[in-house]
Amino acid sequence: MRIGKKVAFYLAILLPILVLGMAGCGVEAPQNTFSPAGEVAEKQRTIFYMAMWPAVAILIGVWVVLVVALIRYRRRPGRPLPKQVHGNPVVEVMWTLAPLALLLGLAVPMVSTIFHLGRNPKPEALRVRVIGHQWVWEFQYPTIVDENGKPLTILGTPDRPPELHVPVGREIALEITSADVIHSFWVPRLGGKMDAIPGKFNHMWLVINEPGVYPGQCAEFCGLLHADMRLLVVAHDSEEDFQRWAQEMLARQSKGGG
Ligand SMILES: [Cu+2]
Repeated sequence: MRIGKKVAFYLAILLPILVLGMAGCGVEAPQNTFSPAGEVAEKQRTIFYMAMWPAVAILIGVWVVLVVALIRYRRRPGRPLPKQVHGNPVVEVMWTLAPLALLLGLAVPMVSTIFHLGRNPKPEALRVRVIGHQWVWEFQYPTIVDENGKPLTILGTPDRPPELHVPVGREIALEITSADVIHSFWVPRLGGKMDAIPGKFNHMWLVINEPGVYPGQCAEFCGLLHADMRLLVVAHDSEEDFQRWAQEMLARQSKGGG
C-alpha cells in the first residue's frame, strides 16, 4: 500500500513534466528546428539525428539487458550464489571495438558536414550585415545603396520586429556583429545560432527553400528586454520580387533623409 502511494506521488510529479515537455514537440510551431526550411537547418538536424538515434538504440539495448538481468538473477531465498565471473577478453574486445567503429562511422559524415556549414559564403551570395543592439536588430545591405551611398538599412523597434527580406534560393551571407553586448542571431527553421560580438564579425550563410516568413530571436541573454529582441526573415519567391522591395525601401530611406 505504501509503495503504491509512493509511485502515485512520483507519477504526479513526472507526468506534468512529461506532458509539458511533449507540448514543446509540436511540428507546426513557427520556431521549430525540426521543420527546417533551408539547407543549413536541414544539415544541422541531420547531424543531430545521426547522434541521437544510435544513442537511443544503445540506451534501449542497455536497459533491456539491465532489466532482464535484474529480474532473472535477483536474489531469492534458498538460491545459491551464482557462478562468479571475473573478466572476459572476448566480450571486452567487442565492447571496445563496437563503439570505436560506431564513433568513427559517425565522425566522417558529421565532421564533413560541420566543415561544409562553416565554409565561406559564395561570392554571388547576397551580403547582409546583422547588428545587434540592446534590444533591437539592425540589417544593412552593403551592396544595395541609395544615392548618398548609404546602404539600405532596416531597423526594428521594440514592439515591431525588423524584417530581414531575402530572395528564395539565393545564398545569403550574413556578417553578424553587435553594437553593445553579446547577442545571438537565431532563426530556428533556417539555421543558427551565431553569436553577435562587439568588435568582431561572425560569418554564416543560409539558403531558404520556400517563400514565407520565418521568425527568429536573440538567443543570448543581453539584458532587460532580451525577450523582445525578435526578428522576421521574409523570403520573397523571386529575385525580382526581392529587388522590387529593396528599391521601394531605398526610395523611402532617401525620402526620410537617411
Ligand atoms: Cu538577447
